[in-house]
Order: sequence, then C-alpha cells, then structure tokens
Amino acid sequence: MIRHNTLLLGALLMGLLLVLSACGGDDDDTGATATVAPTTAVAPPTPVVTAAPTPVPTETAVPTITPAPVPVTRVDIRFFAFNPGDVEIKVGESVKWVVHDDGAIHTVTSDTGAFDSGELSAAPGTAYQVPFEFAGVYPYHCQIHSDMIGSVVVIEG
Ligand SMILES: [Cu+2]
Repeated sequence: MIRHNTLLLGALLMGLLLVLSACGGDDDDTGATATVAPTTAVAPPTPVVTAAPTPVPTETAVPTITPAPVPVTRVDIRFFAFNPGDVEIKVGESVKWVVHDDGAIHTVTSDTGAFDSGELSAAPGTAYQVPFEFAGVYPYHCQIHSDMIGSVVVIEG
C-alpha cells in the first residue's frame, strides 16, 4: 500500500510539474520566469473513488433490407428481329431490349402507345428497359422495319 501511494505521489508530482512548466511556457511570452511550487507543500494523495464506467451499449448493426431484385426479361434485337418475339412476365417485372450488332437503328414501339424507345443507337449493348405495372398484352413493333414485331404478356403475380 505504501509503495502504491508513493507511486501515486510520484505521478501527481510529475503531473504538477508538467502543468507548471506548461504555464511557465505561457509566462515566457510576458517575460516572467516560471516558478516551481515546493514539493513539500503537496499533500499526500487521497484515493479518488471513481465510479465504475457504465457500460455503453454497443450499437448493433441494423440489418439493411435490400429488396429482391426485380426480374428483368431480356429481348435481343439482332438480325432484324426481336428474340424472343413474345415474352411473358409478371406484374412489376421489366423487359429489357438489348441492341446487338446488325448495324441498324431500331425502335421498340408499343402498338398502343404504352411505350416507345425512339430510335435506339445501333451501338451493340444499347439497351431500353420498360417496367410493366399492369397486366395485359402489349404488342409492339419497330417503326423502321415493319416486319419486326413482338409482344409482352404481363400476368398477375
Ligand atoms: Cu428495326
């Protein structure tokens, strides 16, 4: 116990010296000299009872709910045709038309005005995607090549 107190006293003195020397540094600006308090004036340290730290609840990661990816049905535009020409999907799903390398400009145009891609670039990989929110039959065609036709059948999920 005595040894412990001695260590504490030493630590306190060191801390006091550090504080005083820090103050002395400030004083230097004003031209005053730093004074060191006599060590005999220091009272024996009284044990300080510190409250036990209250455990801080660690934040648990909230699981993020990632929605399931909406299925996308792919229709290839190549050789001047939609392939497959007729697709069936469920409400809420999408159809994605992807241009391949026949080098021509095409459109994906609904016969009933439900959607229209406009002229798609002939660059391979150009894509046009449409989500279908309502059940029904959606015939479509290419405005440039009248023999290019297809349909999307959307059924209730
Ligand atoms: Cu076309």
